[in-house]
Amino acid sequence: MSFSSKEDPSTLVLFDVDGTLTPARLTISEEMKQKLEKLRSKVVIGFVGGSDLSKQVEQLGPNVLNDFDYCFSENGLTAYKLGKQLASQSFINWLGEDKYNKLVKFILRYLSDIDIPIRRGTFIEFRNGMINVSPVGRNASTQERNDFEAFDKIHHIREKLVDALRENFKDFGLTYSIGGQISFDVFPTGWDKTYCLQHVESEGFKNIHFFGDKSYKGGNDYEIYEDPRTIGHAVNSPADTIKILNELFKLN
Ligand code: M1P
Repeated sequence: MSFSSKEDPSTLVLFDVDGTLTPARLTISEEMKQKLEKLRSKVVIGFVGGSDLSKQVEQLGPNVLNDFDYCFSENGLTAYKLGKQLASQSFINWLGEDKYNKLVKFILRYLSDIDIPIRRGTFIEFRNGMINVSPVGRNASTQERNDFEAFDKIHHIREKLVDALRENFKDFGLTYSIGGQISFDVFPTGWDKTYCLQHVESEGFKNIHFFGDKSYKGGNDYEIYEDPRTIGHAVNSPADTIKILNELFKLN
């Protein structure tokens, strides 16, 4: 599998999804799709998101595995190159059922004790490379998401739960990352977005660009943005991503 048809096969451009390629949890625009198509003829492109693949399919389109050279879901714990799946590890194998049970019992107990205005379904989503914890529940509608996000800015529900988990599970080797509106991700320390870089190591790319909107300390793009293997671009919206792509890769 090679990238020799590209103008510059030695450059890889990786994108975060929410807030970088699409508005948070919403779908990709026609303008962004066309921009990426143009970019893909020049360089190798991929995305790296915290969400699982099914959500990225909803956001980036049903053909996502063919539209990007690399698709990295769950920070690269689920990985595809040119539509073919690459080998990956799993959260549950790494942590073990016993510790996982303790963690889940603690979270569910904690969530049942706090006061929040509404609750919907799916408070813990079990994924291949992580779990995702949402006090309001992943079944919240777009309006309910926005409402929870505003409520959380005042009451710090997620931050407090993360503090409690850090305190109670010190020896579990876990990292907690608040990357979206209503939830946070829990994964083994080191399994942040830099995890995906091991899948491209053998390709010997000369330049690896990364675009992300949560590149500040504590954001879920921080580690890969700061990583010496990447050239980081902090953006504040999909429109900003397009602007920088136009300048860097002369796409106009
Ligand atoms: O990609 C950022 C985050 O997007 C979602 O977060 P939320 O539902 O809270 O907006 C989740 O898929 C999360 O795992 C991911 O990190």
